[in-house]
Order: sequence, then structure tokens, then C-alpha cells
Amino acid sequence: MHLDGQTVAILGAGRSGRAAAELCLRLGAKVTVYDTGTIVGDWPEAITLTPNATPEMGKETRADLVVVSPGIETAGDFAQAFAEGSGGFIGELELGFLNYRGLVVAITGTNGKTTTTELVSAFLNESGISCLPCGNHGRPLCDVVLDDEPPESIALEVSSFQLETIETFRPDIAIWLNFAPDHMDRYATIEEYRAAKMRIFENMTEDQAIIARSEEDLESIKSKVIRFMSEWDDEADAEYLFKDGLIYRAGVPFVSLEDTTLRGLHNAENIMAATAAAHEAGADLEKIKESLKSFVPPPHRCELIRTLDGVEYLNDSKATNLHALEAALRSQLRPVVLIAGGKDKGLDYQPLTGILGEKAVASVTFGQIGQSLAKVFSSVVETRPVETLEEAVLAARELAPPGSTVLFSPGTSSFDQFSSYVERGDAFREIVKQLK
Ligand code: UMA
Repeated sequence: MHLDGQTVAILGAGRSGRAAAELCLRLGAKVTVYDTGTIVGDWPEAITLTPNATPEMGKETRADLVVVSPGIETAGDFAQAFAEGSGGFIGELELGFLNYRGLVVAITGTNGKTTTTELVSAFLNESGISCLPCGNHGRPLCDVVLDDEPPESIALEVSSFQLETIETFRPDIAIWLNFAPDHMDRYATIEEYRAAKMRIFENMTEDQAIIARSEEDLESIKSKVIRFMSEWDDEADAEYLFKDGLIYRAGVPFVSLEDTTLRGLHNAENIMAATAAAHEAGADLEKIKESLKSFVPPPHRCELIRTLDGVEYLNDSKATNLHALEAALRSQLRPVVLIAGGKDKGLDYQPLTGILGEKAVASVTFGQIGQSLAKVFSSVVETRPVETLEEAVLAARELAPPGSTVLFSPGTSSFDQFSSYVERGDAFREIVKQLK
């Protein structure tokens, strides 16, 4: 792609905007960055910065190319004003794709994207195919393109926001993990959210491959579809299956979940999807098995911290809402002692009691909502409300029988006692490591 002498307007001065701006500069363009807020950091001098930008500026701007950051609403006044002035826009994902020559494995889904992205990358690297995890997770694609030696392949996490602004984007392999309501502050309806996500398949043909759960109904797909499933069903036709702790491939046992560093039904699905995609991309199955033994999962997402007295301790601090907590509970294969709590976001936890009663033998609640949560949870399991996370871990230890899992899946944000879910998860990890 050449942009010699062309004018480019970049909307948004975050990580995507910065990478897109630097790439356009490298391609020879005159680049101006527009942000409705302030612009921070040291930028290359050749890039013009316009903080506090307005829709009026957009209407007056005549750029050869407009590139929008994913966090900016495409239907909003700001982006639409630039579309009006310059005749449309693309997103940072599209720009990166147009300038990347290697193999693209794209991963989307409501839950599990990041772990799967990391798995695909680990499997390909272990097989001697250089790969980088990037996109919605990690470095923006435009930033990877700027590397002196971009990798042979990328494991590209893609969000619905990024897919809204594609034109030619076409992955060689696409993983569709699952779909559940999310981002309803950006989309008017659930159908609109799904339609944005479905655009991942828009330009794919018979020459590409799609990996999807058996239960996912993917309308009008042209590519070959490889299915995986974790709910056993003799009628269903899936190349990858998970049953009784074992992952099967083409009817033959492939790997036991216990022999990997990952836990939970959802992680079995992530492994199946990543294995199918990496194998399709040329990875060796034995190498995949090897890399599963040493894979370091991304932190704070059902991260196995340690096993002590036959009890597994999982850090799922990333679960800052009900849906994430429910998903973590649902995926557990052992009896659970749940630790939940944190800031009061005014959520109703009553809908969780069904799955809690099914999966948990006890629960410990803490933080600002500790007492109110305890009232709800104690209707189905023994529950101890405490103040701090440390007290919660000690109480959970007392309550957890051998063979069970202490699941730290707060189900709300951390801001009553911590600065972020990361700090909260790090604290949990340290407390658990100190247990004697
Ligand atoms: N801005 C405007 N006008 C607006 C809105 C925002 O000018 O109307 C400006 C802000 O002032 C800010 C900049 O835009 O300076 C931020 O842009 P951005 O929100 O697109 O954020 P980036 O830093 O570029 O990060 C984006 C993704 N963010 C979003 O999709 C919201 C990151 O995903 C991604 O990792 C990064 O690009 C690199 O590809 C984050 C995310 O939360 C992790 N994603 C969502 C999710 O996973 O649920 C989809």
C-alpha cells in the first residue's frame, strides 16, 4: 500500500490510533490525528495532533483516507462528520490487514478470545511457524506491521468494534468461539452486535476455514467449517469433542485437560478451537500437545495458581460482571467454593443462585457487597461474609474439601478495595502462594 503525498486523518489518539498514524507516516502520508479529548505522550514530529476535535472539524476536513479507532462509535456524530467531509472511513484493523502479508488466524467470540489467541500463537511458534498474538489483545495490528521483520503468521483477536469498519479483511482461518449479549451500551439490539461480529466471515470463501462450536448457527457460510463441542451428543458431528476430561480429535483421545495448565469446560473449548486452527495453519499435533503442558495462560482468567491439599485455586479476577461469573461457574468440573464480592454496582445477583446451587459447595463473600451477596447466596449454599480478600481466601480454604476448586470470580468491579481487576488478581495470587 502506498500513501505517498496523500492526506490521512486518524480518529482517536489511543493505542490503535497511534499505530495507524505511524504506519501511514511510514507509507508516505501526511498524517493528522484527531481526538475529542486530550492527546498524551511523545509523538513523531511529522504527525499533526488535534486534541479537543469536534464534528465541525470533521465536516471541513478533506482527507484521502480516514482511519477510525475501535472505541469511537462509527454511527456517532464525530465519525460521521469525517465520513461526510472525506467520503467514508476504514478502521485500524482494515489498514493493518491491507499491509500485512502473512497468514492470519482471527479469533472472535464473547468469551475466551484472549486465551485462545495466546494458544494459537503458542502452538504455531512451537511448530516453527513464527506467530504473534495481537489485535484487540496485545499490540494493534498496525504496530506489528511496522516491525522490521513481521511474523509469518498472526493470532489476531478481533472485536465487534474492529469488525464494524472492515472492507476487505479476510482471515485465512477464523475462530468463532461463542456468542452472548455484551456491549449493549454500543449496540441498539443484540442482533446488531451479532451482525457486527459476523462480519468476520464477510469476505471468506471456500479457500479459507472456519472453526466454530457445534451449537453455533452460522448462516450462509461459504468456507469449510470445522466443529468442536463440549456437550456430548451422539447425534452431533464434530471433529473435536470434550468428554470426561479428555479432548478427542477425529474420535481418538488427543489430550487430557489435567495434562494441561488450563482448567474448566470453557478452556477445553478454547484448546479445541486453537488446536483446530493451528493444525489447519500447519502446526504439528505433537508440538501442540507439548506446548499445552507448559502454556502460561493469560492472568486473571480462571488462572490456575496452585493445588494445595488437593484443592485447586483459580484466579478469575477479570470477572467484573454477573455474566463472567456465571460463565466461570458453569465451566467448573469439580465442586466449587466461590469467592465473590467487591464494589456495589447495584446488580441483582438472584439469577446466579441456580448455577451456584448446582456447582458450589460453599461460598465466601467480601468487600462492599459482601453482606448483601451473602444474603442471596446463603439461600442455596453455606456462605461466609468477610471484609477483606485475605480473610476470604482463609475462609475458603477451611470450607474447601480435597478435590474441590476455590474459584475467585468476583462478579463485580474491584474499586472498593483495589485500583483494578489486575491489582485485585495479583493480590489473590500472592495470598494463595503464601498459604502453608
Ligand atoms: N476517542 C475520541 N472520540 C470518541 C471516543 C474516543 O476521540 O468518541 C478517543 C479517546 O479520547 C482516546 C482514544 O479515542 O484517546 C481511544 O481509542 P480506543 O477507545 O479505540 O482505544 P485504543 O487505545 O486505541 O485501544 C483499542 C481497543 N479499545 C477498544 O476497542 C475500546 C483495545 O481493546 C485494543 O486492545 C487496542 O485498540 C489495540 O488493538 C480494549 C477493549 O476494551 C482491550 N476492547 C473491547 C473488549 O475487549 O471488550 C472491544
